[in-house]
Amino acid sequence: MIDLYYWPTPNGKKVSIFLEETATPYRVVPVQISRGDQFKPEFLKINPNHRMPAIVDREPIGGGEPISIFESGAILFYLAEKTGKLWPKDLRTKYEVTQWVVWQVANQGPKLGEAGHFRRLSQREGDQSYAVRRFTDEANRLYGVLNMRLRDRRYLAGDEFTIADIISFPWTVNWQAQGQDISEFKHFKRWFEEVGARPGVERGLAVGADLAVDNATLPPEEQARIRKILYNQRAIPVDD
Ligand SMILES: N[C@@H](CCC(=O)N[C@@H](CS)C(=O)NCC(=O)O)C(=O)O
Repeated sequence: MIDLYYWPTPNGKKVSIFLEETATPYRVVPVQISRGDQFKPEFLKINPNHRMPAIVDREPIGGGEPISIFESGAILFYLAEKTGKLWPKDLRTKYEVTQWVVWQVANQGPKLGEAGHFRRLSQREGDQSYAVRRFTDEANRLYGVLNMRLRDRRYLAGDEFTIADIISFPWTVNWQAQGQDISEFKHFKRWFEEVGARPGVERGLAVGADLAVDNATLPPEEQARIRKILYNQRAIPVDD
């Protein structure tokens, strides 16, 4: 059984989609990031970077003590290795998949996240026009990278649906909030619609829908409290 430390955000949904697609048994342990659960000492033992998702596998490959893993890319590599699914083993395809998983965590996730962040912030925190332009353009570039890649192949690593597709999909669901128009990217759009219609993907995206809160509907003082937890984080002091 996999314990999935989770909140329903694009990074969390990468893992719930994998678990649903592969019918891997799991249970959700909510990490309410707007309440600061990611800073609890017991969670820091699982992820010192205080971010979800993370997993604990109580029946690891080869037996022994439970193993914990953080970072969505590492989690998908582990789960794919454990289940033998969605990460082909032949050398060339294996590294086609690997490079797109690393591309996602190093490029698409951070930049699309910042595009959404600065666009949401723009009315409230003064002039954000430089950051909005910078990250909206960068998001546009990255949709273009996916579009070009998908021009002559069904999925990111070729003919097979893999963890490269799973990890790259959830951040694209909010393309409008990132200031994009996906009709510009017809090869990407074809993939987006096909991947989004898979029953396992639909189930994975829906995990934790009952937990999600639309912050915009909360009273202003509650929104300010959440901003204090999530933005302008600085180093956690370490005891000598
Ligand atoms: N690179 C990490 C990113 C994880 C991440 O940024 N998670 C966010 C939610 S989407 C989080 O836990 N945020 C808590 C915070 O900002 O304090 C991954 O791919 O797992």
